[in-house]
Amino acid sequence: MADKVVLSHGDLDGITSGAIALLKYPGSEFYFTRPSQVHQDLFRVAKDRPRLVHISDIAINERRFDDLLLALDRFPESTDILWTDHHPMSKEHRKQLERRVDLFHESGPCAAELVYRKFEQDLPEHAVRLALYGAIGDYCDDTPFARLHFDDIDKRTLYLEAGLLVQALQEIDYRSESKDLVHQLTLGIKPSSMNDIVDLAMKATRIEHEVFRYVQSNAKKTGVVGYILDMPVNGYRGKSAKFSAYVTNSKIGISARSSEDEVDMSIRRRRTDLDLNRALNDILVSFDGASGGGHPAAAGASLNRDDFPKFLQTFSDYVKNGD
Ligand SMILES: [Mn+2]
Repeated sequence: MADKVVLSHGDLDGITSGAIALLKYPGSEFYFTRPSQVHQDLFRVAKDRPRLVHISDIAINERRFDDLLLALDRFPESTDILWTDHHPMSKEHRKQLERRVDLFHESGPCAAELVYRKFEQDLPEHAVRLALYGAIGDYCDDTPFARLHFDDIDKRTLYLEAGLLVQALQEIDYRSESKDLVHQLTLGIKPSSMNDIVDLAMKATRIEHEVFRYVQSNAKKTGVVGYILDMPVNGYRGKSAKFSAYVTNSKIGISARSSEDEVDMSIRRRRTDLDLNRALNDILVSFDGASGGGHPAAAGASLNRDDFPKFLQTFSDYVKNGD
């Protein structure tokens, strides 16, 4: 039974922000979570009555917000709950969260940068590299913090190290193997010294080039939305969404995967400042049972499979009308 618990997301920013939290709170139990399930994980964690809970890089899921507040109420008064995040958050959600948690929220920087800045005084020197890997992983590498520190260390080397992690994560089952990765990163081991990570990164890069060729021959287009549906490879969703926009010369790119009754999408933009998170909030209200959101430049959604063609058309019209 752990008296300190760190929860974070499974992507590179999640892994690095979680690793930095572990450096601040050594001996913590580490778990992966995600916006749609964080309330369940917190219910479970609350049973152990930990002294401290640290959550990073987890967006607020609108549909689960009440469940989340209930889960937070399960903790004894004595539990310190810290939440650091950079996903868009409404004023109302912020206000309600702040009643119970120590919230550190900014949009712009990645979560790893925020966790680093929060605990900077208590961290070993190598932690700054983790913050920069997170920044590169989330395309949040143009902040004053990131620019300052890129100037301290050779940034080309940092991009190589972060790139190895970004690529390897495409091929890692985040529940098991990434947990080891989090612990190796806290020890200050560089990705280039992790043989398994280097091998996986090379494999993933070769697969990515194949994915590009596949998208090039199979992507379709509805208005200003390019998309690829049901690629014969798992993962590579953000990347194939980007490729879909490029190869169809579109402003929006979608990589979609369908199951029996749902379609799940990663969405990216190209050569436009359109806020994808806001666009989805506007569009999805007219689709029953749909959910989605994310960042201005990277988002996701899921909806009924039968609604997919209508969604593509609605999205395209929305983008055109915004111009
Ligand atoms: Mn993030």
